[in-house]
Amino acid sequence: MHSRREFLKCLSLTSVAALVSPSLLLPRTSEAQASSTAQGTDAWRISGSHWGAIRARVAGGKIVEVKPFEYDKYPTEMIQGIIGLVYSSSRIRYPMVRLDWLKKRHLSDTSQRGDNRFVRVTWDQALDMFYEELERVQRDHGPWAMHTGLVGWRQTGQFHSCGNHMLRAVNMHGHTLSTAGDYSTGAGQVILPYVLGSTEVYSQGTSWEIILKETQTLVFWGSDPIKNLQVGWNCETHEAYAYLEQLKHKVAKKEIRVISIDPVSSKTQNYLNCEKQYVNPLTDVALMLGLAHTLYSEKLHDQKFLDNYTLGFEKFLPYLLGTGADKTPKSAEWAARITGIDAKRIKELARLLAKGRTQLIFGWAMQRQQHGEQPFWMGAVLAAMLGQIGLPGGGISYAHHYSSIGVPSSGAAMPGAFPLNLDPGKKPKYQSVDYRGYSQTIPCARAIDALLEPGKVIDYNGQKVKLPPYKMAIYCGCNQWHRQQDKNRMKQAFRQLETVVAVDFTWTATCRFADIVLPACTQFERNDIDAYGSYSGRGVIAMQKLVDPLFNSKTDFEIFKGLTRRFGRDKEYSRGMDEMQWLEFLYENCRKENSKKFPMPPFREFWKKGYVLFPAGKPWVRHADFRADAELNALGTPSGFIEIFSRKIANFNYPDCPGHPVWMEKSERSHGGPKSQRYPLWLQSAHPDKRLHSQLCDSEILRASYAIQGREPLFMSPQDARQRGIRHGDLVRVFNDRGQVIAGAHVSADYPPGVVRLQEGAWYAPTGPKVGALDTYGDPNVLTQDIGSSRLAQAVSPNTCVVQVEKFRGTAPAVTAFGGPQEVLPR
Ligand SMILES: Nc1nc2c(c(=O)[nH]1)N[C@H]1C(S)=C(S)[C@@H](COP(=O)(O)OP(=O)(O)OC[C@H]3O[C@@H](n4cnc5c(=O)[nH]c(N)nc54)[C@H](O)[C@@H]3O)O[C@H]1N2
Ligand SMILES: Nc1nc2c(c(=O)[nH]1)N[C@H]1C(S)=C(S)[C@@H](COP(=O)(O)OP(=O)(O)OC[C@H]3O[C@@H](n4cnc5c(=O)[nH]c(N)nc54)[C@H](O)[C@@H]3O)O[C@H]1N2
Ligand SMILES: [Mo]
Repeated sequence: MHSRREFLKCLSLTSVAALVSPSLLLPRTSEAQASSTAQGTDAWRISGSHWGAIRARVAGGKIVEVKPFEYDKYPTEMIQGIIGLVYSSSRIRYPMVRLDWLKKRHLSDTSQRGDNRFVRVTWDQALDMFYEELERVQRDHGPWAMHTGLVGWRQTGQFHSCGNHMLRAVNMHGHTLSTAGDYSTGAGQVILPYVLGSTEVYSQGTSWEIILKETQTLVFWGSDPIKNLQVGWNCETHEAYAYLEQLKHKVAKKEIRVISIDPVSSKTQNYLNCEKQYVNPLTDVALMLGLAHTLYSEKLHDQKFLDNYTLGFEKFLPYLLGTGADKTPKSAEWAARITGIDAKRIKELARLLAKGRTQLIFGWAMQRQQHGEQPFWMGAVLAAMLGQIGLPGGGISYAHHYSSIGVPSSGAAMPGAFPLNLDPGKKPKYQSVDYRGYSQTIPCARAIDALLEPGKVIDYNGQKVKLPPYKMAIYCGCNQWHRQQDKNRMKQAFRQLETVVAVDFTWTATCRFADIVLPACTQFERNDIDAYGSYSGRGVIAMQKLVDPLFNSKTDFEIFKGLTRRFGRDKEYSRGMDEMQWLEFLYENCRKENSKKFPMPPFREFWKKGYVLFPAGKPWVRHADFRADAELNALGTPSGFIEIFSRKIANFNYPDCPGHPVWMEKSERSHGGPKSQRYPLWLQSAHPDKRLHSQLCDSEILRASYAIQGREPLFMSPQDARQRGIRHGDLVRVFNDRGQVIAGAHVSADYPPGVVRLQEGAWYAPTGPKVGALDTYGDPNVLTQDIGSSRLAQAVSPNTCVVQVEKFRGTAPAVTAFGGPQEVLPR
């Protein structure tokens, strides 16, 4: 399976000021640049981040101003949250241990977990306890009991990439339970290799330049690039925005028709001023089937393409036409009843897609739902019927909203990362690989099931997985208590854990529900280097330390070196090199690889200047090679063709993922679907506009720009608000059978009736450790359900969720999310 990490490995081998201007989409003028560079350069340093490269001014040992790097013409407002992140009142100041755990260690009362009472300890005490737990678990249980949670959106920097530090140290000690898949594209990355031969989601896409030139109809299907391109996996360049700006002009001049199919008016729709096509939430597959049915009945489909490049259309056709078992033609009229779109409009849309050059661009929220495999599979079938896959400006893309995909790759090698594995020939201290019959790897989304249903055997992508009731979990560079669904279920599950370690720089809910909490420093308190542009590979950026680690925090490198010292492996861990030696090593390796095609200055020169830029890459068309010669450039599917019907999947015999794409009703759905009588509103938890998941939520200045009465906004339609006597700015209670949260009503005409949004990453803020406790800030994952997408991918399904909303009456409890723990004395 291609993880992001693996992708980046391949890449490296081949190839507090006021908020920024009101709109991030206004390009910075050269005037503004000239005046900002004139402010004196001596105390300015350069750094990189998920939110772009920055220059920061340090005065009196404090970061006092942050501005975008000159090369970034479309900076995000999020960089103005950086100062608030470093100096947040939620920073972890020193190592801390949960009160009852300190007294009774792994025999502690775990129902107290989350009560927020912690005792301050020294680094030596904390690392000793961490190490003693590693020993105990390997000795008394074995590798199945030690879980290192999937590393998430750790801050940028190739050397300090914190997950690698944690994994290398823990791997040196013993084997562990690991995870497969990720939270972003869990369903997509499992289904698409069967259909198109690669995950697609993390692949470079057709260049924007070509789309702008060739495409006549562009469909953003559940994709909001204007919002989501603000962040990137490596240091983000924001170059894609230049193309989106050109697209806006072309829309205005009617040179390209852009249609956005989305239940809400997204930021992209509003920016481009494009056509809005509302669809009932979670019903995209029905819409695609209605379109496909129209194409086929009106003979608008490309039979030649189907014959030459695909497999299994004839097996899908009876289902589409209703001549198969279910006797239901998937006509436009049929689709209209499910999708809430007129049959006439569906037919018009089908004809439009078949006319001229059409590029489909899919987002990922659509596959973060029950049966999330289906929209991506059916999307490929629809694109195959249109016959434009591999043509310039035609076909399908699954990722133009992500990390500037669509900006051509330079082809330069990027610096490698600190190794997460042991060096060749080395073995861990504990070598046992006895997993007692449990699986060594579980789908990441099933981590809570493993605790609540120990030993349960589940289906996963053609295999059987036996879930181990792991005893200890280590989280570093992820926020498990943000990303995972159904918090009340999690609370129950966490009681099964003997020991939880969290390494972070800020007191997230994951820290609150941990036993040992270790303070890392932020990326702005260490030196590092990073790729500039995750896919475009536009250069290498220096991340010059702005200030020393605050309070008692340390770099993850120092923390895990300290841990490995406890079993005599610290020299091997660090290879005897310090931070700057590692940076030079990683940089010089990259320079050597590039030397023939992309000459780079020596390390010292680079470090002083702060960056090196490479020439832009050449425009490129995805799947063009396959189209040119389907035999020579066969896809990675079993047949080498696009598989409309997959024999492999059919043979798995999964009722929730049969051999070709199908529409299936969801366990709950608004707009007349299951449970909508009681909970009539669809809750979508889209990615936040002014955060990266939970990151920056604790940055007070940014939070103040969107919070309502100090709570996370609940976006809702004027109609739904009026019906409930709710006004913009009121506090509301959002609830279903799984939980309840307080939020602040943000009433907006961008939302249609029946649809509400709480952005993911809102900090979990329960009134206490009790299961069912009210959340005082507005975390959507109190309300979402923790079910697998299907037996195939077992991916997360947060977007399959219905709720009810009412005006909050009475005195609202204070928000408990921020400001860290209650420090107590050991008694
Ligand atoms: N309801 C709902 N839930 C979702 C989603 C959704 O759409 N809806 N989306 C899902 C998706 S796509 C994703 S990717 C996940 C994201 O899930 P995560 O990647 O877990 O989310 P982050 O909030 O980015 O958590 C990163 C954590 O690492 C810490 N950290 C950052 N840098 C460092 C470092 O250098 N050292 C250390 N020690 N710690 C560091 C941060 O402070 C933060 O607490 O969420 C998923 N959850
Ligand atoms: N600002 C910002 N950008 C980010 C991130 C962030 O945290 N903040 N996170 C990054 C990460 S890790 C990821 S994985 C990506 C996530 O990328 P996505 O998963 O694509 O992003 P979302 O914002 O959840 O949803 C995109 C659009 O899908 C629509 N949508 C939701 N459900 C449906 C549906 O059933 N049908 C249709 N047609 N549309 C639907 C939403 O209304 C929204 O407009 O974003 C990345 N970019
Ligand atoms: Mo993600």
